[in-house]
Amino acid sequence: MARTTLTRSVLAAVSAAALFTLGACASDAGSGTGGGGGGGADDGVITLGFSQVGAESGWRAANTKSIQDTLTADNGFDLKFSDAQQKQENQIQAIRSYITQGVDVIAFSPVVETGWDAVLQEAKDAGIPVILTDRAVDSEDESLYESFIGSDFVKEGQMAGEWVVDQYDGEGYKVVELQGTTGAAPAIDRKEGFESAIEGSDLEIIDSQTGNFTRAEGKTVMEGFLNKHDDIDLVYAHNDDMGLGAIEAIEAAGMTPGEDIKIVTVDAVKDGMQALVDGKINYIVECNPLLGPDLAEIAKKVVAGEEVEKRIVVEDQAFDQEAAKEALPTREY
Ligand code: GZL
Ligand code: ZN
Repeated sequence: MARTTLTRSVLAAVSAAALFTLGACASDAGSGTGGGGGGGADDGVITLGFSQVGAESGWRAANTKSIQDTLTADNGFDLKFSDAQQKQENQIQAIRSYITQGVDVIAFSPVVETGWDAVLQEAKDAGIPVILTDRAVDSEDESLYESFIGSDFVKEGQMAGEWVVDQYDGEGYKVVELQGTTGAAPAIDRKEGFESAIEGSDLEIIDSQTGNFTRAEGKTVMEGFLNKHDDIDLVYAHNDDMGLGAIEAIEAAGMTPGEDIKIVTVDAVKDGMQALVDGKINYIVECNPLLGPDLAEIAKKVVAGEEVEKRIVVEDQAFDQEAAKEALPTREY
């Protein structure tokens, strides 16, 4: 009970401060980073428009849940949420509709890195601040967004590669790679990180193709790899879901995943961690999807006109089979 009262009184204070701040920034028009079109929480409620990539993976479902569970009315938000089915044009359309509606803040996870400058400039011209979550954009102009909250995907790729070198260097391993969505920051960076980590080892990536972060496409691409190569030792999949698809393809080919062909993935969602406990996956680098609380905190600061860090890096850990057995019972996602 005490917490709720505290939250409300903090909220009252915040919205009063927001009103005061807004009053100030409204007088010096064009500050550009004010509360934005919707009067910026003038009613003590922050109207936030969120454009989500899609519903392509277990990670995405956990990320969506975290955002929807945190940006609630009780927490001072009116959340408008859209699912872009992994299409950039749908995200751009959603952002434009939020601008038209005059929301207080826009937040989104960009499906790919490029092609955002125009619509982000439109949001800036409308005085609506933008927050990036999960994935990055390649915009040179950092004034187009207030903050980017997400993991360091290059580091995730390096962590996966370092473990593989540590375990298997010297055995002439042939590796196939299931890439994430073409052009997406996690796909570009996880590839870069893994390649940098295996440099100088005798591991060789003999094939690499996108499975678009989905289980179905991961399975199809792995079937293709198995038809093309008879010497695959290890699969590096940019997310658990594609790794789980690869397991199905490897088993259908009469081989034992985790033994005949090792599998290393990124995310550490429940289904992936279960496969790790079962020995079908050998190592998973976590990518924490629970970005709701950080987004809520940054949005409140932005609307209150407070300074926010441009880049908030979410810390990740990694799991081998022993660690997964320990962690699985209490995993939130
Ligand atoms: C990573 C996120 C990726 C996940 C995938 O932060 O963008 O997208 O690794 C998801 O599971 O589809
Ligand atoms: Zn408002």
